[in-house]
Amino acid sequence: MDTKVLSSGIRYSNLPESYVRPESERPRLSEVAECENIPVIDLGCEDRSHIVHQIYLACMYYGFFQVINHGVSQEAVERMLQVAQDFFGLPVEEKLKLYSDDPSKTVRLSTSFNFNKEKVHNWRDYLRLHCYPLDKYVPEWPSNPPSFKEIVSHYCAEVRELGYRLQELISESLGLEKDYIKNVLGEQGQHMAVNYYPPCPEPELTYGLPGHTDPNALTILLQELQVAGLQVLKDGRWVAVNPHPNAFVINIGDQLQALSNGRYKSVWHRAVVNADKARMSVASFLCPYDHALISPAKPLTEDGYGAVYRDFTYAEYYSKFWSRNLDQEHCLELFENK
Ligand SMILES: O=C(O)CCC(=O)C(=O)O
Repeated sequence: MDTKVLSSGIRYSNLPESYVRPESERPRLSEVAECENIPVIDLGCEDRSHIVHQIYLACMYYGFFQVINHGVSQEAVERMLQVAQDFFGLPVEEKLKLYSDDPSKTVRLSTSFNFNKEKVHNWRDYLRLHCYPLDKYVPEWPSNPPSFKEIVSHYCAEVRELGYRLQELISESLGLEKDYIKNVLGEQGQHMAVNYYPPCPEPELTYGLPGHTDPNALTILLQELQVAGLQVLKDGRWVAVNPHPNAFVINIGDQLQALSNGRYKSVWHRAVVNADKARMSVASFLCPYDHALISPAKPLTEDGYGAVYRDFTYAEYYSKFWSRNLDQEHCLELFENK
């Protein structure tokens, strides 16, 4: 391939060899179920205990759900998607100024997942940004498109509020104090992955992102309405999470699985690609403070089985996560008490 990124304007007629998964690892798209009953939780509902109960059911039985009436303005969402599209539409030379394979960089355009570590690549480009505190990171962000910084910082602030609200509801759904999760996670980091999946000549042979869990605490995913691609592992089967109008997809990350002592699962999910249309998604990740000590909540360990996971700091976890390939074992398994 001639350029480092896929979003170069070149339309491939065959999938390059380095993207082809071995037969046993392919997505088997015809076997994917359409899930009709993925929880959609209305955060505008006036009965808080009803919302908390719905969150409890969704986290226990799915590990993910969608939210509507979430408080993030429609305008912020639409502008975010538009500026993301404008960014990936820039000339490749302009985008390549931000290219890096180094996961420790706080702003970078990259491709696949961990390009230098993985055996087979993924049909994705992504722009990864650190987003909190905004005044620290925004100056490093792309200044092309010119409105990028203003639009994305506005979006990040609104999404962060939603994340806090969800963490309170999730704490309550575990029978913990409303502020429990926020207190444990400390001054939370916020990262964003703007994902761009170009049309793929042979979608049956590869992934946009293979199955993985998220290493952070909570993920708030915006998917564009027109093109589906997100799939979640439910009861051993991959199911499609088709975009719901005005909704965000929320998934529990590895840190909340640990903190809940394994009651709530950080769900395996993946993105598949399609032959006709490019797809975009914007994932916002709330991450514990680097030195936050992650430990199963005491009240959740008093059932005779004790703590499923040993204590660790988020910094320790994060460096383990990025030292691996994406689709290996669940990274949290490496932190289980044996
Ligand atoms: O594009 C998607 O639907 C999934 C994105 C995702 O899982 C990620 O960015 O970690």
